[in-house]
Amino acid sequence: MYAQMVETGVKQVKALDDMSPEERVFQEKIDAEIKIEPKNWMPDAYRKTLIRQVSQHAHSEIVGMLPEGNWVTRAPTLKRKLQLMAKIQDEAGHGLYLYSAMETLGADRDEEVEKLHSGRAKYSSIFNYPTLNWADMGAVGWLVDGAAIVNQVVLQRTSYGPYSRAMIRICKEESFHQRQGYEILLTMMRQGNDAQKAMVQDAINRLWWPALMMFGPSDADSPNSAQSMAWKIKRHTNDELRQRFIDQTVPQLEILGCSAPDPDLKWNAERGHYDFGEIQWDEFFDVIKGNGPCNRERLETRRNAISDGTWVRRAAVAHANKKKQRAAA
Ligand code: BYC
Repeated sequence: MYAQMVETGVKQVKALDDMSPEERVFQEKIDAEIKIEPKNWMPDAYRKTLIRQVSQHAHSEIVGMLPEGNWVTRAPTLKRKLQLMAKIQDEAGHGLYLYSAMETLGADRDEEVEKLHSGRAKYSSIFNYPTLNWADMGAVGWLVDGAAIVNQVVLQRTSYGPYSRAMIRICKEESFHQRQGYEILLTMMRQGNDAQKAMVQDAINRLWWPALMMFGPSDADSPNSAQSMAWKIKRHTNDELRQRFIDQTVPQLEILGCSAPDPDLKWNAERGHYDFGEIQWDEFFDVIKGNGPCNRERLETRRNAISDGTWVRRAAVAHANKKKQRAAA
């Protein structure tokens, strides 16, 4: 397995023979499926890669609240509003677990959040697309959380202990999110009028390809995959997970009675998988460079949230200090 990893990917991975004794012990631990914990020795590059991935993941959860927050006041019923609010609160919680996991690696939360706000840190490309109608809330839950689960279920076995444990809880909540999204769409398709059914198809048409892009560039263009796979930070490649998502999602699409905006999507009995069309990678790279339809709006909303909340944080610190002084007196 390790030898095979050395051969694959865009970047070469160090062979065991080229490693320092510490690196070799570390790699052997990884190969034996022993989790790496915060106080264990780890190569600087392993720490750096994890801080990059876990901080991006945390930012994605927090920015991911914004397209949905847009619909809280317009959810069609009280039940839908409560479900949506619960989902958004879960995402805030996921962000907090992930920022905490990131801090165990020695990263500073304020510094990482500042990188997000200044446009220097990435977050998932999907959240730079607008949510234009109520069916988008269903499609986000079904497709976006559905893609997130496929990626995150395997991250429960990631090699870094705190990240892996955070993922276990996150996955449980994500599966509720996915089901609530699918149920919104099923209700619209089974009980809705023609205009509501058309809204579902429209939401799928707009979010299908961006959901496939969530898995990252194709393996041949993924600079981080080979090393992350060797360190078992990633357990499957971007393309493997994208294919798994498509295979499990197409039957659900058929139950809905909808179609994907991909004329090349068809079952390939020989491969035992669905074939699918070419992803527009120019669009993906444009979005992750900051030029998607909503990148600027999302970052501005985050920056405003921080500055509008300054007085609340100051008041909370002042209150906590007062309490401490009283307790000490
Ligand atoms: N969007 O070498 P690669 C959620 C970047 S949110 C933006 O393959 P890697 C949810 C990548 O960072 C889901 N950027 O990278 C929340 C790298 O750039 P840098 C979030 C992307 O890290 C609320 C470059 O492209 N999930 O669940 O090996 C509501 C080259 O890529 C994207 C996670 O974050 C993208 N889609 O693999 C609902 C999961 N793809 O850093 C749902 C954890 C790639 O070198 N993360 N890039 O400048 C991962 O599993 C991996 O980081 C990825 C990318 C598979 C995303």
